[in-house]
Amino acid sequence: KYRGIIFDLDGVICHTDKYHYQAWKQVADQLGIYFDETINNRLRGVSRMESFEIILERYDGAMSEEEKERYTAEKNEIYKELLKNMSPADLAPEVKATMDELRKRGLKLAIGSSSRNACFILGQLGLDGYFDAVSDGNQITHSKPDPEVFLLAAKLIHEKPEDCLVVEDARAGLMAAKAGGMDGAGIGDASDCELAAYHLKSFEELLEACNS
Ligand code: G16
Ligand code: MG
Repeated sequence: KYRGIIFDLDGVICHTDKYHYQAWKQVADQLGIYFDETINNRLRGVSRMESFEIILERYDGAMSEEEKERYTAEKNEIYKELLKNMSPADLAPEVKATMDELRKRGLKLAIGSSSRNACFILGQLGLDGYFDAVSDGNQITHSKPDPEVFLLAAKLIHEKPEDCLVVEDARAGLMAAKAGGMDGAGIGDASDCELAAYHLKSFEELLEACNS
């Protein structure tokens, strides 16, 4: 049924939210802004600057664009240091085994991530060069729910959007898939999302979704 699978990275292939949380927490504390894990959940799949705007909802006062740039850059430095803790051990065996099986069936595999650190994370996981294409936050101007990152991924694997399935853990990502004319499979936080064509309870269930 599908010819290509486009995977979101954070929350699907690996779990970086604790590192995002720790890094944003340090910045929020410096600014005296209240920030907790519930607010952190709202940052899933959202770009770096849009994430900061959500955090700033609890900030009394104005902040110049220049300052916003400085704080988001600082967050990224802290985050990148934390990412050094990631290793191939953070890639769940069933995730790798499922992707290997999909590839064996002739499907093309791509990444469609909002993150500008996607290649670094893939390297840490030992997935350098594994995917047929990587479309990430460095190559796009509109982040999810805009379909740009997924349309680029489809283009890079030379498949039509309607022949691709997007795997996402964020509602914004499933909205992006739909806007791009692609089916979506929701996993984790987005597994119950009504926008998803498949509601995955585990990563392996993708194999059935691709059979149906
Ligand atoms: C990921 C995360 C988001 C993060 C975004 C940008 O998106 O889920 O929380 O804000 O990347 O990350 P960075 O600051 O590394 O550019 P995705 O699409 O991979 O889930
Ligand atoms: Mg995600």
